[in-house]
Amino acid sequence: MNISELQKARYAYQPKLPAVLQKDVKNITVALGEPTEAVADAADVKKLFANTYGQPVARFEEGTNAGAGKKINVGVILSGGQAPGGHNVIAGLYDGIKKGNKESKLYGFKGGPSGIIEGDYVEFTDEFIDAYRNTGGFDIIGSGRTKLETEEQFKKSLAVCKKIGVSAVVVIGGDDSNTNAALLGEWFKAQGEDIQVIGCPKTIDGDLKNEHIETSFGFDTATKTFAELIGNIEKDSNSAKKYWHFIKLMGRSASHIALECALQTQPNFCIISEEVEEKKMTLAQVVEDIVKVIVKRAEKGCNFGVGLVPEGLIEFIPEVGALISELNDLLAHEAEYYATLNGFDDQAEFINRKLSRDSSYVYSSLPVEIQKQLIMDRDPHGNVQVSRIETEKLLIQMVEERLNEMKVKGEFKGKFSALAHFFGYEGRCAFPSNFDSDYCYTLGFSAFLLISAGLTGYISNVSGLECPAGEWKAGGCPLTMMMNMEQRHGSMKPVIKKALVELDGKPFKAFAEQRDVWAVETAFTFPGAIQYYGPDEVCNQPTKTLALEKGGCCGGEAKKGCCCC
Ligand code: FBP
Repeated sequence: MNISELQKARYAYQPKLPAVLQKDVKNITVALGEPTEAVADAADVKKLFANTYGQPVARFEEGTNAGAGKKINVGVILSGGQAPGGHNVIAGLYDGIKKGNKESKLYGFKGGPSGIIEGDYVEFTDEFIDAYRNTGGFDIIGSGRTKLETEEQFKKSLAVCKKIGVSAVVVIGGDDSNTNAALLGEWFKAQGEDIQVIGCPKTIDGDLKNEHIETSFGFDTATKTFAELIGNIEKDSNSAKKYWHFIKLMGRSASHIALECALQTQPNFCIISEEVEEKKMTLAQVVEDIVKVIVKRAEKGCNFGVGLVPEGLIEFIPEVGALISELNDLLAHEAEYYATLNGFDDQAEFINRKLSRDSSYVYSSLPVEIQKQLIMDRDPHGNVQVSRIETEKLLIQMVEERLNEMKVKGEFKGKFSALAHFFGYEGRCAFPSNFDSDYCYTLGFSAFLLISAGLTGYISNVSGLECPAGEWKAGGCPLTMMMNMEQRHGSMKPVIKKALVELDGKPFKAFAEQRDVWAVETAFTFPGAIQYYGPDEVCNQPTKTLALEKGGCCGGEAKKGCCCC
């Protein structure tokens, strides 16, 4: 295999661990807090998780760990979309397991959750793991989006675990995948099987967070990668002065990625889906807001600019959100008949007949390409695949139409020439930043410690992330405390509640305070590429979202290398 010089250098990078995890694993114990409650719909969640509901939060501290030296076999799954740092979670888990007992084994289930069902796995060795340390991608074992939820899938998983003597499974995934982890852990317990299940918070979307999980891994690297690209486009736009760039950014639901990138690059506009929903804006109003920015800049002679569009926007526009929710139910309930329809015309006719009057009106008013994209297959969790809906192109088209109308009336005298971009896959497998390398390694190492403490139905968590890694605190939080009931595939299911952008949160407020200036001025900033070697201020800073949410690490004293000053 050909290896780049950076890859060689990254192999040698030693991820930083919190002080408490630097001790001998036999001297790290778990302190348990008070029982916990689900974030909402507690009674329903409790009923469905009779064996794992309400467990206490766990925190690592110095003390005897009697379970650490036990010989164990652990299986690990990478689930859902790729996120930088996944390999380091596995490396941290592997190192923890081997520190506990050299005879213990780590197996990787291949291709996502389907690997545990089908018994497709590989055993990790030192040499194998070393070839993936501090690298991006999930190619070590691959990933997948199979939803683990049926009795049959659980039985097959159990048989595979028994065959290879696996007594603990670690699921590295986002909200849906960790919901799978919780279901599997509960099912094992209900069967009286001694197989633990531990989750790890992954997703570039940044929407798997709460008071215990400060950020999901991958968000740091992915947003820094996108911000670099946006900064480059801003430079190009300000050099040529002839294009408007509409950049759609991944983030299936929440707008954390778009918001973080806006804070890093100061574009002329950035739509935040959560605000659109809160203000109950129509698609036409979203377009009108963009048009205002373009007209104002044109009046200053600036017929160019950059705007950010979150991938999930379309679902947050109330009228389109209602349409998508009706479509989801319709496609789930009428799947059999729908499958017999031939071609888009028949499908559209059927859909329009079945939709409510309002939704049918909204559906038919959308361009045909978008209509087709809205009825494409749902993912295995019942979500519409927003990455395949070309919202950025839809907005360009609508903005153009509106500006043409204004031109005729003499209300717009500028020029509008727009280019569409979509950044998502570009950032999901980047070399993890130092932050993600350290964070992921700590998450994996902590997953081993949770296993050694005999816990199940937990997600590995690390806090104090705005501080240097040595000061981080690590532990686990019960998966059921993050759950509520939501409509999926036409029925109510227990799922981990997504963390959306909070409009009264510090990151949004920081953006809202400055966006009117960014709209008119050319206030672009250029973050440049992620740096792995060099001064702390350049290489070891968390995202602006994290720094703002945590209020910085220096308490206002502006320490050298501080993330917030
Ligand atoms: P996860 O929630 O699984 O981490 O995936 C996030 C994501 O990258 C979204 O931002 C995007 O909409 C989606 O995955 C794309 O999925 P796919 O890789 O299946 O095209």
